[in-house]
Amino acid sequence: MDLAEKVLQGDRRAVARLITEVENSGKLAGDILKALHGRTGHAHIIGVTGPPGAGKSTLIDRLAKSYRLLNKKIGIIAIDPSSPFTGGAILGDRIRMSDLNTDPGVYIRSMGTRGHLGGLSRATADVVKILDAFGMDKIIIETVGAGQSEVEIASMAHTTILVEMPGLGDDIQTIKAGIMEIGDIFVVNKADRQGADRTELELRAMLELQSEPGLWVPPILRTVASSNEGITSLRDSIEIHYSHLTSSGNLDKHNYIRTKQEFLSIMREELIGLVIQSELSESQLDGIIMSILKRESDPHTEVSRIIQRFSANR
Ligand SMILES: Nc1nc2c(ncn2[C@@H]2O[C@H](COP(=O)(O)OP(=O)(O)OP(=O)(O)O)[C@@H](O)[C@H]2O)c(=O)[nH]1
Ligand SMILES: [Mg+2]
Repeated sequence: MDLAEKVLQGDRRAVARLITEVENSGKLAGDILKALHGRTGHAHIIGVTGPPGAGKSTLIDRLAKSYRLLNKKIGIIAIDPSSPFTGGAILGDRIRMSDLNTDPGVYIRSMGTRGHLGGLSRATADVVKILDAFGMDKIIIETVGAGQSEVEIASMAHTTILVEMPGLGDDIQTIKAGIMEIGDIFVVNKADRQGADRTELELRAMLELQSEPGLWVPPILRTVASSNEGITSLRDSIEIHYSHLTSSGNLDKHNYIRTKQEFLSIMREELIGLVIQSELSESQLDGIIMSILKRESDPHTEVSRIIQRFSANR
């Protein structure tokens, strides 16, 4: 039995192996993903993002348990940002999901931001696909809302939850306007701490600035993840958002956009690979870069030349 079949039959070790293939951008991974595609499209993808230490992992842990009470199968992908200063994953295994680890209805994977040839968002999209084919009903992705690839990953989700906490500063500088727009549900976690009122008010003010009539109005919820408060309401809100997405036709739109992005990104990668392989040796590339640097040529001219040669050789 091949790896794809094993994944479809619920073999967890096959899932782990396949994800490792994907992370290494192996040729095998592409072939297996082909075989899995027909069995995807079932999962509800939920993004959880917010500043470091806001309680995202704790919240996801509780949310996953809450979904387990409804017998939903849960995939969790934690993106560990690795700092250029520390040179490694800072978060490591801080994810607090130890007792979920032994639940056969839960699959947890953490991914470092380093070493993905095709980029972290590509790799994450593939892992989502694998967990979807594996039969997970909800796939929760944790990111720290910071860099470009994190925002890209967050936009992969059908439902995006932005997590804040009280007392991060005088105002909500941590959530930037750009990322506010992708929030479908706002959570003030650590509501047991002082300043939750103020954080909520500030969020409300920012949301009113950008709300448009007729559209989904993002709710603001309070939670105390560490003591499991507000988790059922959060789960309910997520489900209401998903129904709204479905009934408004926005789910189809979202899936269309995502599929188009995926298609174009694979196309880009493959085409570049093909052209480079047939037209550009390492030393040729070096020569071109040097001539551009010396201002004897420019990048546009060089790219056109290569594409012309590539087309002529077909
Ligand atoms: N007081 C309080 N502490 C909490 C709450 N939720 C989480 N914590 C604590 O906050 C700390 C950080 O929680 P995490 O869940 O690791 O936060 P995170 O957002 O995943 O952190 P990073 O992944 O490092 O960005 C832990 O010590 C938690 O126990 C809460 O509602 N109230
Ligand atoms: Mg975390």
